[in-house]
Amino acid sequence: MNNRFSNFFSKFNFKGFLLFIKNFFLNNIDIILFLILATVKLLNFDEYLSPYPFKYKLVIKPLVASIVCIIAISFLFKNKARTTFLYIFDIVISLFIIADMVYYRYFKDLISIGVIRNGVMLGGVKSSVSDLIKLKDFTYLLDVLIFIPLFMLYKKHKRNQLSFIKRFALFAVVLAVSIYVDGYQMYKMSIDQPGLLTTMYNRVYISRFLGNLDYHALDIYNAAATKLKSFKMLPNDEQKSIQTSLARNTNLSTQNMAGIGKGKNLIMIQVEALQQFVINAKVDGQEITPNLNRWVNKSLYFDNFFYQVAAGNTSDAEFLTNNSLYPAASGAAYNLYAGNTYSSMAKEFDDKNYYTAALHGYRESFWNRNVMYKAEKFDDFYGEKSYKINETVGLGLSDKSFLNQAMEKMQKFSQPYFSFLITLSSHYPYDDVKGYGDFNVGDLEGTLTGNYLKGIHYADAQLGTFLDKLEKNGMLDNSIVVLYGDHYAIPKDHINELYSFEHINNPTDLDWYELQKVPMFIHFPKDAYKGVNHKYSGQIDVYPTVANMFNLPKNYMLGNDLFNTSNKPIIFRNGSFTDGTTFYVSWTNTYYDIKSGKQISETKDLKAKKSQVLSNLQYSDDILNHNLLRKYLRKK
Ligand code: GP9
Ligand code: MN
Repeated sequence: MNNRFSNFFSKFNFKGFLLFIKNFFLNNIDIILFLILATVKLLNFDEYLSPYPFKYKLVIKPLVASIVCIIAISFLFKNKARTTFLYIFDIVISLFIIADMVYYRYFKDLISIGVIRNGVMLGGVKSSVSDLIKLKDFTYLLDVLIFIPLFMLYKKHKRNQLSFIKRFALFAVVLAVSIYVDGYQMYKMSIDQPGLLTTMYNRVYISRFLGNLDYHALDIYNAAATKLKSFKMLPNDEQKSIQTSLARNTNLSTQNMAGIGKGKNLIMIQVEALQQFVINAKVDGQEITPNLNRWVNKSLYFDNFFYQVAAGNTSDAEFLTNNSLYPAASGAAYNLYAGNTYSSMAKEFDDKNYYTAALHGYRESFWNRNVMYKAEKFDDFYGEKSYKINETVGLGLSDKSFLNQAMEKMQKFSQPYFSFLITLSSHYPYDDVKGYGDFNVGDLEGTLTGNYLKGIHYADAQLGTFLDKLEKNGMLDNSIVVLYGDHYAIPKDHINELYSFEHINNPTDLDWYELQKVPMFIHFPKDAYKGVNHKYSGQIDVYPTVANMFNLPKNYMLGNDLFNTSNKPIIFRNGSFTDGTTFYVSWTNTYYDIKSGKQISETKDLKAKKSQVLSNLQYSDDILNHNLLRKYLRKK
C-alpha cells in the first residue's frame, strides 16, 4: 500500500499542480472575489430579514445559483470587461440590499418595480428618509471602496485570454447548471406556495427563501411580462365593445335609489374571512354572529352575494369593490397594475370634494396597498404605523383596538367622507383562540371550523360595538354603511367540516359554490329600506350600486347597479358564472339548475351566456393590460 502511495506522489507533479492553482487564482480573482462577496452580503441580508434563528441552508442553493448566473454572463466578456462587469454587479447587489433595507425598516417589505414606478418610496413616512438610513447600511459598499485599487491594478494584470468560443461554451454550461438549480428551487416554492411567484404578495418570503437577487429578478420579470401584454394593439371594434360594456350603468331604464346618498358619508367595511354561512347560524345553541345578525335586520341585506376574488385574495376583494373590474387573470392586480389609472370609488368621491381614507391595521405595503391606494387616489391611508399596537389578535392589531382607533380618526374627518375599513383578526388559520376569547363551539372544538367560529364571533363582537357606537354618537344619521366579507373562510381542504356543519350529504360543485357567498348589507339612516334582497350579486356590483346612490359617474364599471338591473350573470375569475337560475361550473364544464340542484345540459342561450362571460373577463384583462382607463379618462 505504502509504495503505491509513494509511486503516486513521486509521479505527481506537485509543483505543476501548485503552479496551475496559482495561475487559475490569478486569472480569476475577479470571479472568486465576486462569488465570495456577493454570497456573504446576500446571506447577511437574508439573516436580517429572518425573524428567527437564520438557517443559511434554507437559502444557500438558490442564492449561490443566482450569483453563478451572473458569473456565467460575465464569461461572455473579455477579461478586462469581465472584471468591470462583475465590479458593477457587486455595486448593484449592494444598492439593492441598502434600498431594500431602508424600505424594509419602514414598510417591513421590499422595494419593487411598482413601488419605484409609483414613487411610493417612502411616501408618508413620518420620519425622514435620513432617519431610516443607518450608517452601518453602507458596510455593504465597503468592498466596493476597498477593492478600487485592486480593481484598477487587476484590470492591467496580464491574463491569458480565452477565445470567444471557449468563453461562450463556459457561459452556456455554467448558465444552464445555475438556471437548473435556481429554477428547481423556484419550482419547489411555486408548489409549496401556490400563486406566490405570480402574485408576489409576500415579497419578503421570496427574498428570504430564494435570495434577494432572485426576488428582484422575479419582480422585474413580472413587471416586464405585464408591460409586454400592453404592447399588443387592441382592434378598434374591441375597444368599442369594451367602452360599451363599461358604460352599462349609464342609461338604465330605472333610477331607483338614485342620489339618496347625496352629501352623506359612506362607511365601507370589508370583514376578513366573513363567510355567509355564519349569519343567523348557531353553534351549541348560541348565535355565532349575534351583532351582525342584529345589523342585518336593520339593513338591506343581500343574501345571495358572492365573493369574486382570485389569486389576489383580500386585495382582489378591495379591487373589485373599489373599481368594479375583475381581478387579474393570474397574480394580483394590486401588484401587477398598481401603476394604472383608475376611475376608482375614492377618485370619484374625491372629485365630489369628499375626504377619502383607507384604514387597515396591518403593514402598509402588504398587498402593495400603499402603492395601490395612491393609484386609487385615496387622500390618506392609515396603515399599521398610524395606530398604537396596544393589542394583537390573530395576524396583527386586534379588531377591537383597530376599530376603536379608527373611530377616533373618523370623528375628526372632514365631512362628507368615504372611509374604507378592512378588518384583520379573523384571519386564517384562526389559531389565536386565546385572543378570540371564550366561545363554546361544542364538538367543533379544536377543528379549523371551530377555531374560525371563535374568530368570527370575536370579530362580530368588535363590529357590533363599532356600529353601535357610530349609531349612538349620531354618525349614522348622515352616513350609509356598506359591510361585506372579503372571501371564503373554510378552504377546500377542510370543506367536509363545513358540509357536515351545514348537514349537506353527497355534496356537488353546486353545493360548494352556493357556500361561496359572503354577507353584504347596506345600512341607511334610521334603518330605512331594511329587508332582504335575494338578487344574485357579487363584489363587482358594489361600486355601481354606490355610484348610483351618491351620483358618482358610472362610465367605467363592469359590475351592475343592484337597484336598477336584474338577472345579470355573476362572473368568477375562473369562468364559472351564475344568474340566479343556472350555475355554470367551469372546472367541470357543467351546468346546474339551482332550484332542483340537478345537472342540466348546455342550451344555445347558456352557450351564448358563457361566451359573453369570457368576453367580460377579456375586457377586464384588456383594460388592465392596456391601462385603457388612463386613455378614456384623458379624453374626457
Ligand atoms: C392582510 C390582510 C389579509 O393585510 O388583509 O390578507 P389575506 O391574507 O386575507 O389576503
Ligand atoms: Mn382576507
